[in-house]
Amino acid sequence: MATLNPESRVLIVMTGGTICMKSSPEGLVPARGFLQAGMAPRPSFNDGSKLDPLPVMTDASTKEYFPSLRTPPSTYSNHIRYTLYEFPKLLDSSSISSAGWGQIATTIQNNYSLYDGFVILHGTDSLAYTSSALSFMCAHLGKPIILTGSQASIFALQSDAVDNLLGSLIIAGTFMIPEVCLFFHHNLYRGNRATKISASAFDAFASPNYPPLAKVSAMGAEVNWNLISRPRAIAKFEVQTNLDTAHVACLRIFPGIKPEMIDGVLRLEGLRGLILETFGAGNAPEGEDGSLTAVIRSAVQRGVVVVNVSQCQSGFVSPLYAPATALGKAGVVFGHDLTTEAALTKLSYLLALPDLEYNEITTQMQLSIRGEMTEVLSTQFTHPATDVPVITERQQAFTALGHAIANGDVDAVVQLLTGDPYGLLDAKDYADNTALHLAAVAPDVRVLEELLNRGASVHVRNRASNTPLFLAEQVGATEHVRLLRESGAHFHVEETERLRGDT
Ligand code: ASN
Repeated sequence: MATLNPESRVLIVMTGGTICMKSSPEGLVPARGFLQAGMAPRPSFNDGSKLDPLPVMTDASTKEYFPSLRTPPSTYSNHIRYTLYEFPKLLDSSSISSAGWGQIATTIQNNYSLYDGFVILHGTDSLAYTSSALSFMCAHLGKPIILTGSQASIFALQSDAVDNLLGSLIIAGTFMIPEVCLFFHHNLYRGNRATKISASAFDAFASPNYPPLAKVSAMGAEVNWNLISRPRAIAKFEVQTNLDTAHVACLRIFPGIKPEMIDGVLRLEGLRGLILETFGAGNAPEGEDGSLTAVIRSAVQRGVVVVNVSQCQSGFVSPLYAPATALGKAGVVFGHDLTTEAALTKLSYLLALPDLEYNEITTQMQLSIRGEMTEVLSTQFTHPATDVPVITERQQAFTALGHAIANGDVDAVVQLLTGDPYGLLDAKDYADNTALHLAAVAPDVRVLEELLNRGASVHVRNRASNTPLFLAEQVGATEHVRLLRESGAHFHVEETERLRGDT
């Protein structure tokens, strides 16, 4: 169907949670039919157009069609067309397991080329665990995956469900943020930095050690592009679906905890990793004559990975005080400012990777692999500048970049993008072309490669709704097409139709 405004496509995946719950004699339980009962009757989710159903791959080889709706045009003047796929079994999120995370990751993988972005509806109880887990499972991600839920059902009189869902839908359908995110109460958080801080407040999540990636207000969404991490490699999106949660545990230290208790956990059959929630900056009682440290040392010697994270919400663990130093000497890994959710899921992810040796796991636990921790010795205390310089300077810089791209001047491109103070990878010209669109049709393929290695998105579309890949294909730039494809680029559904001559 022809539309006046460009249309982006979002797949909403319903896994359960309060957002879809209704009362039952047993208490609140997830209910089916969310699209028809919860979204279709609301004008903000449905502009009333009669639309064809949208395809959803319900497994790797089964395509089913589901009713679709679209929003009225947003502040960014695009409609967001979407459908909703309900998992066969809807859960209270307290029952999610690594199998459920695998199911979500596989659904995204199967539908990756059909949609611009993904919204995962999920209960809040384990939401931060799921968003952390997915961030590790998804490698070379180029599109937004936004998890959300609500504290009250969409069917309740007073609820945060509409705001959370609408905000997530607009962000997923508007901004090519290549991260697993958690959206709640007007804030978009990096998924592996968020944690649930309230069982009842609408403002239920926080990201104590990393600022929100975006904020939604009456003026629209303000994305802080300087904080967004990007896939900086020529590689395609891939998922690892299994995490080894069966052989990890989490233990909170308390005053008076007995070494035998910790030893009991550390000797659980098959245990491969323990997240130790310590006091403050990473301290634990040493036990009489170091007996507590001794049981930990012995576990490390048996090959158990023990990771130190703080019980405090913000700050980080380090060998500052003697008790923390003793843990470090016993072989405990310092998890810096990891949340417990991120530490547990990251360790489960690393343990499930084939052929990763103990030392590689402990090394990876201390490095940021998906932006989950602030790395020591890097820009530890200085988050990237949040102020983007004034628009005219930015425009001038973008024009200069455009010239450098057109002239195949790699050195000038590198110079303009070093540090990228103007956020030029996300800047657009009068026709909404990004630098990558320009490079896709420019003579020197090395410029394209440079931009891709710096994290330029292959999925952003220009005003005519075209991806860089489409432009390169149209001008017959074979090398460019190959490189873009190796970086995960694919034709958007509308482009595929256009290439077939359907419209
Ligand atoms: N128990 C619910 C869940 O996590 C809580 C919620 O969604 N607000 O599924």
